[in-house]
Amino acid sequence: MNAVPSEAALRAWWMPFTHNRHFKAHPRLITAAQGAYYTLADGRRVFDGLSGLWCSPLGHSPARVVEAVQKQVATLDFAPSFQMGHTAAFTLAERIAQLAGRPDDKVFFVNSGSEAVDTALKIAIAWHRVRGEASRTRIIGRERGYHGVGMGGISVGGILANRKMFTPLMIPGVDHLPHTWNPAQMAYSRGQPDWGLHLVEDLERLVALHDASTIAAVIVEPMQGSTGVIVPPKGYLKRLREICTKHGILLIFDEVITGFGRLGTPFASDFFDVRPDLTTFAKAVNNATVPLGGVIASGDIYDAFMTGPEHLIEFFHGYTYSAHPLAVAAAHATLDELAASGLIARAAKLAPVLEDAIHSLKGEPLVTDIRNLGLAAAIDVTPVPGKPALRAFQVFEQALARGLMLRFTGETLALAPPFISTEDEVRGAVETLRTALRAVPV
Ligand code: PXG
Repeated sequence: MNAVPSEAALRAWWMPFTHNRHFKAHPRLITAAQGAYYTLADGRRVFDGLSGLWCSPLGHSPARVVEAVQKQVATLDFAPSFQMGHTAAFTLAERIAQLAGRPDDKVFFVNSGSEAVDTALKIAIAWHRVRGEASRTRIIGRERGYHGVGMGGISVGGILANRKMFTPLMIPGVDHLPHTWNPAQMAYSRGQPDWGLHLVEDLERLVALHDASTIAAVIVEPMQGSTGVIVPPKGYLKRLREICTKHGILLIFDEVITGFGRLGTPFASDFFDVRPDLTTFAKAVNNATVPLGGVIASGDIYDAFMTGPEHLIEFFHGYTYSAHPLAVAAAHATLDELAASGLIARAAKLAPVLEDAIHSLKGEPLVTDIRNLGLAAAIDVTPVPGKPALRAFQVFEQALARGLMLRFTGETLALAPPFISTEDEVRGAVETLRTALRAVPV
């Protein structure tokens, strides 16, 4: 393969979530990845400051995962999951439920975070219906939430740009809690902010407005990742759980980013000690080697569906590639590697290193806020007047030129290094970000 695509080839790919015209005029091409580093087409190695797109905590091409997938493709490349099954899918479901600390829970496999979210919403609404509460159809999301790009996900999500074009496609009856980021009250908080617990009481307002008998579920990211590491105020998620329980509303945690160790615990539900009814996951479950996602449902939810004639399907939902053997093999190997190398504990140990380093950027040019939780951090920068979202891109370009790939979105830059990173690599990434901030022409 040519390292650089032809003009025609560049035009042919309509790239996702990318400014296509600018990119194609100045392509940034990745040719290889190993460990915590990418190799770019010009031969430079750059540190993978976001673990892929929050999805490769083991670094790239870890030997155990490579070997498992290679072996799998040669023995069972595909197996249908409708009315047939393969053993590794069952044992993976068992392992994931155990890792979540809820061995009675059930796992439904899908191929992405977006599919996991739409699946969880369908389970929630169908569950109320099979129990005879068919009026519970509303879903409550949260402002600034990101739940993928499916019709359900954009409806419950709270990111304007992902929603405004698609109004007619939105699922009806959705409402939103307020987001919890308030720079006047919490700028430069380390970890969970002290301010903002009262915002969760808005759920009571929505219950008073719509009545609990119309509300099926609340879905939140325990830590909002995509929108720039928005950390829940102290006590917020516990109170959210209480209000949901009080009103018979299911609580869905979207753990597509936080699942499998990002906060230094297996799931964010462990970190916050809050038990959701449904959990979505994807990304790190198999280090993103092959697309895989899923929903963890409490045993009670599953049991409610297991009624009616036994020869009939209980839940009309699933995907051709649900529990794809390559994805499943990669997940087993990823869980093996996470355990064998103690990588979740390592993420926990790196978290304060990242916290100290990132907060040392306070006072640097352009920086207006800094947030962190677990092995994730973000900074906000002053916008270029009249050109929203340009400044963070400028910082990204300066960082990339200096050997660091991070994520820019809006006026935010995010860092979420692989769990295999060394302390020096974490500190080094932040130092590179510092020089990038200083290099942006103001
Ligand atoms: N839920 C959450 C919480 C996510 O973060 C999705 C659902 C959708 O997953 P899929 O696999 O359908 O993309 C996500 C995805 C970023 C970034 O840079 C974040 C995501 C995807 C791509 C980039 O913050 N999150």
